[in-house]
Amino acid sequence: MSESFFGPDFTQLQKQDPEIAAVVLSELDRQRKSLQLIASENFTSPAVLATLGSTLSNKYAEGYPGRRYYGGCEEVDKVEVIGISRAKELFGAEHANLQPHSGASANIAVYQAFTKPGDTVLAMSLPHGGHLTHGSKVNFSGKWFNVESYGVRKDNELIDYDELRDSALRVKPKMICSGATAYPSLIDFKRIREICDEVGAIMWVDAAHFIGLVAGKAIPSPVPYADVVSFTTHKVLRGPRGGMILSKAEHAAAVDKAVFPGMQGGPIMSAVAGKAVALKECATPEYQSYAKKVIENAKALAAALEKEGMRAVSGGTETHLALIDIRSTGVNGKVADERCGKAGISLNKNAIPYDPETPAVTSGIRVGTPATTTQGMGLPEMSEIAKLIARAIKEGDDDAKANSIRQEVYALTAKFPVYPR
Ligand code: DSN
Repeated sequence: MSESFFGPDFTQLQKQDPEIAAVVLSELDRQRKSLQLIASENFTSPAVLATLGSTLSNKYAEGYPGRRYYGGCEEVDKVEVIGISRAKELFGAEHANLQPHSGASANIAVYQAFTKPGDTVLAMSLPHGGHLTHGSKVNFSGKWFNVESYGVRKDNELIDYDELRDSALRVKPKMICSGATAYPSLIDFKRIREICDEVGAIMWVDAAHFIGLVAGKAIPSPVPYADVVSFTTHKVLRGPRGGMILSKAEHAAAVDKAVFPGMQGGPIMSAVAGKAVALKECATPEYQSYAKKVIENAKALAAALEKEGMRAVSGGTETHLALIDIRSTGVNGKVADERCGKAGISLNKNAIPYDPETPAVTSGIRVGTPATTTQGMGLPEMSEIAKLIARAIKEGDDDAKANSIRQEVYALTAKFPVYPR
């Protein structure tokens, strides 16, 4: 993206605050030149970026379309009405709320809509791939709720639905959460619905990671089964940073009340507009083809990393991410993350199931393909990337070698320009 991409307003920023303008440009340079393999990141479209930098940002709009607490909301009302309608259509949902500022905010609203502090919730444990808001002791969820955890089996690293059912029968949760940040396999939502029905629990799906694949019809949807589905809008979905909630009509009032006034004040209307724009993009055949390619690329990347002697947790992936056990390299996740960073490869260290290392060190890395697929990379590039990762992990302590890998990364990314000039 050249300066001209940002339009006259960016020239204004450069004149007024060259220090911040320089960082905006150098971050753009970083995104263009290095490899973005963080599974939760993507390159949103210029159209979405345009909404985020628009005057919609100036407007306070506490409340909902047609029932706001401030005047002058007639224009932003249009944006939210369009966005809600697009979300319901795209996901076949009975109700949609586009206001949560983030995924964690959306999850706070879900707890508030369906539970009271002290209630029991059953969710996937963080060390097995869950999320902070699924009951971590350092998060509001673990402090204010009695969150019982389920994990994956040691032998196949997959969710054991019989064990999940046993736990549900034992702890009688008010709500069961499925969804994770580092689980490469598909989740059996029909089975989870059956368990929820058996124990009388609300079925909550935190679909942040894979909702974009659902939007692109590349994997089955949790929406027909779940009472409520929360997610972020900036991962595979490729929208602006933010959150969203879908629910059955019977829960619409509880969800809306939990978001506002329960959890937030004014929505960020520029972000709501960006979500609406992204939802329109998701409804196109191009996006559906993209979602399928994201999975093909992730499968290829996991297989190529296995060829390099590392192990894909649960044997591979069915989604946009792979969790890689790198113990065979003799390097831990923290060091691998640092070495890849030096070589221009952005990924994250990640605990593997039953990890003997601490969460700050870990035995694994998580890699995802949403961003590289947006760039247009395909199967040949995935095998090249796997080789670069393997070399960075094994040789990246040597600065000269790290630098040489970095030059190869630059050459690769130059062939797939992000925000072309
Ligand atoms: N930080 C997100 C991720 O990387 O998975 C989850 O919140």
